[in-house]
Amino acid sequence: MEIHPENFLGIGPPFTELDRARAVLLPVPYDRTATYGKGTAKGPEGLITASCSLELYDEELGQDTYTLGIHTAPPESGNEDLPEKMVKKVEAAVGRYLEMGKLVVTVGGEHSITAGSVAAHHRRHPKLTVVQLDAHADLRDEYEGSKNNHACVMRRIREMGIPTLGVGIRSLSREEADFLSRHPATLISGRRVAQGREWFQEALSAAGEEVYLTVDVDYFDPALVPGTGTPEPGGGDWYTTLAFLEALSRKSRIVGFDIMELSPIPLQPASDFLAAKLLYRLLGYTLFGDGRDGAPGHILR
Ligand SMILES: [Mn+2]
Repeated sequence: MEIHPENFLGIGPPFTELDRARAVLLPVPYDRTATYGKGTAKGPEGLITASCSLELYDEELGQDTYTLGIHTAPPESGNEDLPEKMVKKVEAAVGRYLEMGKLVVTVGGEHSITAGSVAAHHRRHPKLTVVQLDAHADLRDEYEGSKNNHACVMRRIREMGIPTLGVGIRSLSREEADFLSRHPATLISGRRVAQGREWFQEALSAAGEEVYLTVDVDYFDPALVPGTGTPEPGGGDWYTTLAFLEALSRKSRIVGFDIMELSPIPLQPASDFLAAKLLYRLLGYTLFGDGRDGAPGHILR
């Protein structure tokens, strides 16, 4: 098959045609408010490039998920936009694809992008819960003069009246700790995530029927994902995380998701590959739903 390097997985028509695609991947190359390392604006490109080397066959699900159609949209916004404008543009773009009945997957870029995507989903799914995989709480009211800084995204989401569940959190400011004592939410610490699976039940029961999932890749142990703007020691491993996300996709309906804060490191592509494979696996979990029990695969044990 001919490689189309601009598209997720390198696929081309008919699997990329917007009309028939079940999913739309929306790249947002934006890192204007990043505090420590810039570079997440290159995340979408790094993820898409790595994805072109993935197998199209999902060895865990036994499915050729791409045959359901994945349209890679043109990039939305960029560092020329102020954060407020970027969030509005993302909300409008995500809303347009939701209107067309697509599953929308937003790829960043810094975590502030998520506010726009969540707002668009929340309008159509007013009861949704936001499940956040992240090292950081992201609950600051403002940071470096902006309410749309990436360190504030979950605070903005809480202000929309949306219940949230945080997983893998292991970095918190005094201000965030005080906010949480006044406005509690279920938070599963990075330490618990690293120690096993006893937290699955508690986390799953905090997720509602409909879930928007936001993955900040710094959720993962930085030994696994060094390519991110603000790495924190500790955090999630690959198989525990997949087991949780599969359980989440069975318990709740994932109505949309995003993968944020990937900052590719030249000549060290492991982070890009993890992000790309996670995205593809999540598409499978989400699009096949309960039907995957009857999947033809499961060759690997
Ligand atoms: Mn983070």
